[in-house]
Amino acid sequence: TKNIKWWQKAVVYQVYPRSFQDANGDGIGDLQGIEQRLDYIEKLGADVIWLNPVYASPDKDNGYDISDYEDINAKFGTMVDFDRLLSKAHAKGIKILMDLVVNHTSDQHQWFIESRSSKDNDKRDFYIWRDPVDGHEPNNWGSFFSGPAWKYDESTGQYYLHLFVEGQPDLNWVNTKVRQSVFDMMNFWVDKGIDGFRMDVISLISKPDGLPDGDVPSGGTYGNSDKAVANGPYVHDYLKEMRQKVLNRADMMTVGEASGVDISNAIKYADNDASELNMVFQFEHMGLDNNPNPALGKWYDKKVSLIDLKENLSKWQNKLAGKAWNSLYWDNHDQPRAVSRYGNDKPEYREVSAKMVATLLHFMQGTPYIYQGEEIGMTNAYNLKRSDFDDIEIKNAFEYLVDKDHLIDEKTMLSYVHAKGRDNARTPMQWDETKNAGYTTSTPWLKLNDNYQEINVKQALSDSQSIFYYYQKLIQLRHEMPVITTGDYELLDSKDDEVYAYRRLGDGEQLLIINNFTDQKLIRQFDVPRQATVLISNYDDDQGELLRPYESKVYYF
Ligand code: ISL
Ligand code: CA
Repeated sequence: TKNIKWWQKAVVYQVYPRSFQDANGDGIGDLQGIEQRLDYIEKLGADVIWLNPVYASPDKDNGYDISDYEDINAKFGTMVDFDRLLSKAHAKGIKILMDLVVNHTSDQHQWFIESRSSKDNDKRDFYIWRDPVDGHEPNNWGSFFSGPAWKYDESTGQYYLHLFVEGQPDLNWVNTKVRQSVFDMMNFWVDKGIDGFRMDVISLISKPDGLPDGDVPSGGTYGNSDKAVANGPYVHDYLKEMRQKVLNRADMMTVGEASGVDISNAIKYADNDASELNMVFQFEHMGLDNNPNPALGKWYDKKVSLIDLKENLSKWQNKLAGKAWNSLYWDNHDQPRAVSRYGNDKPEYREVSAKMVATLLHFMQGTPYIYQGEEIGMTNAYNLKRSDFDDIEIKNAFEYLVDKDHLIDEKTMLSYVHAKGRDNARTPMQWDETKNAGYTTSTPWLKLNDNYQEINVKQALSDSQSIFYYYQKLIQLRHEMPVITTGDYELLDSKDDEVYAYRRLGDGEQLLIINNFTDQKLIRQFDVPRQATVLISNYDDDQGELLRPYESKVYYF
């Protein structure tokens, strides 16, 4: 077999610390809680844990607003807890990927406190300050989370840029001192022995020269800053520099979260030539079920078309092959639950469709990411009401789109939030059927999904047919069968809007992956040689050309 890197064969398990396990009973998940649950992650078989940010933070955007990169958020514990978690994970052969959030800091970071203190402070140029233009914002960019991307600072009479919320001022990467400070900080973590970085919105760090206005979607108020900023002029120079000064110091895994990246950009970020990153999280498939009204962006509740999904995923499979490496994901802390979005979370179909959705992804080429709770088929949280939500993106969406701009009524917005809101993924992990699902002994920071008595880890572990054991097998197969990592991808029947089937072709061997995306019985014929065996399936027998609701099966021959 070809020269396979460890991170190409690895499966990542994403832990959202706030919602995983509360060890000290304050209602917030923490590092000691993760340590207590390492055996569980080991049992699943994941190779790597991606930890969402655990750094000191005022938590305006749940840790994505960092006030000290070299300290741990007291809610989660201490640096001693972190060091112990790292060494316990390593003792089990599990690696740890840290979230790196360096497009912006918190407005409480020392750099920003100094920067905003006066126009001639030597940190002024660490951030992006501009004079007002005709008494208002320097350009028309909107924040990713609604409202303008600029905040006026009374004391110095200038605006600062925040692509996300006000408490997240953007760093000025043109400044070599900013870059060196970031690289020094990264080296602090590399020296601790962490195994890599997941780089938050790394495609946004280089702003276009002159900060030109963005296109305003029809019916919208602000210019699209994502389009205006993504893949800016120097981003690849910065990443090459980072590779030299930090990433090459160890055999690390790096994944760039790359909003606004298409195939040709992705090949630059994740080029096999090892000049920048190992892989990116691309967003094209996440946007296929956006609202047809661009002013409403992701807020919508219709399911994706299977034809579009096939076309898109297949394009990424084929175009990156041999050139760059894919990340494979259905969900994360910013996305709704995979079974609710792509499968069917009604009780009668939840388990079978969760396994189907998993199969479809885990036989593709790339590194799969499993978001906590996905492996037990956790669903969207339909029981949360407007007053229950914590997420700033959801709150701002209600405030701007409903209350201020009247683009949509509150009831429709709530149904969109139930379909797409980030809090669907952030409700606490469901460990067992006891009060608060074994997650905490006190009041959880975010309401639990009210289905935890049926859907929980304890139940999953006691049922040999559970989604959990299905994921365990998927991971094991990836470890054992190089064809899953290296085989060529070939889509079958691109026009079939009910079944997603594809092949993986190795040297003298192949996999045929068949997935019924509907709740109907269907008849489909495939070329399956007599010697073929069923490698994995979510039904316990094979009925040939008859595909039962959400049936998924993989032939090997
Ligand atoms: O969350 C999104 C859609 O709901 C994305 O557009 C998201 O804003 C984008 O993927 C960037 O996400 C990352 O950076 C944000 C943070 O809020 C997210 O949690 C993080 O994953 C700002 O740091
Ligand atoms: Ca706690």
